[in-house]
Amino acid sequence: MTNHSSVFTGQARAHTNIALIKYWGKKDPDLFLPMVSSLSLTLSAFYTDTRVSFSESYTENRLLVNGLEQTGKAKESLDRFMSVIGSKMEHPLPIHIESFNHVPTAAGLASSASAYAAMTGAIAQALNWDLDLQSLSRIARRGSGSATRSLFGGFVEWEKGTDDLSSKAIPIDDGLWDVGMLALVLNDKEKTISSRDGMAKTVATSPFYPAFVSSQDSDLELMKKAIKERDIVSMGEIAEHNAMKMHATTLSAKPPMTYLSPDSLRAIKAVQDLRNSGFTCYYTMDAGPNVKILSPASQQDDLIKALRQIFKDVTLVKSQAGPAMRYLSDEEWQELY
Ligand code: 2P0
Repeated sequence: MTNHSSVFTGQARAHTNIALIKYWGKKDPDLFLPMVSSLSLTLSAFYTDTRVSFSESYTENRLLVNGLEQTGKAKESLDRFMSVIGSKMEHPLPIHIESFNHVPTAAGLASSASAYAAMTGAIAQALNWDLDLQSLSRIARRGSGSATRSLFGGFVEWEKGTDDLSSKAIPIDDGLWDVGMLALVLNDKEKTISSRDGMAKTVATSPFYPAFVSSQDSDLELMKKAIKERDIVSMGEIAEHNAMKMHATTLSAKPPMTYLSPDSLRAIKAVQDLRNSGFTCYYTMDAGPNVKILSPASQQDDLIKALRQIFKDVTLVKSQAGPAMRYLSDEEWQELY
């Protein structure tokens, strides 16, 4: 923490994550309690650096992302998050935030997960909160559900819990072995239906949603066993099944919707064909058209070569397991930005 005439500042870095067992749907939208537990891999290639400052001289909350002032939904989401933070401060103050997304060129994978995880870390540093990563994961959850998992590195479970205290992240495995995730970036345009709206509509209208929920615990247990055994084949089979169950709930919502594009389906077919030709590779997808491919890290370069034959112009970014949120010092920040 730095205190220059009542300005409190903090900085932190957090990496984004991709779920192998999906979070989709809220039981309590106010507390961000999810309907299901989920499990993800934190990624090495994508992260957000955030600096925050609190001051009595500020008149409102402000958020700059890559130098651009945020308004609209992003600002509303921040104001809502800051009312949660304010409730934990003796004298709530407005915040100014500067955030930089490190996403390889045009990857289009900037995510609220790394954003709120980094913001939570930076706030904790600014306010001198002596909290462990699990406690911080509960706070990040109030900004965005998937941010809960981005406090830890490697494979991370978000235990759904039953209340504010019990809904938190748990590290499962550091992921520092021969496993990785390739992002196939098909479209970096802003998506039409936000995850937040998409999941709410799904919960409210899809007759398939209860089936997704009821098979989640067994998918999660099987995934944890497969990770423990470093069995990428089983991990991949469970991840594909789980992701497509989630996407089936949006297709069966009223009115129906989907995040899959024609190119997403081509990519899924390509992954299946590559698997039939000997690669160990499995797909997953989130609330957008991009396809992420789980494989041994040692196969990623050959996979990129093979995928290049089919997708000439797409961006392919390889990741391995990324680290936990970490605080950045004033000096590091000055050097970086
Ligand atoms: C996940 N997704 O587990 C799932 C799978 C997208 C599909 O978490 O409303 O941005 O902020 O809690 O976290 C995206 O949803 O939604 C997400 P909010 P969030 O990664």
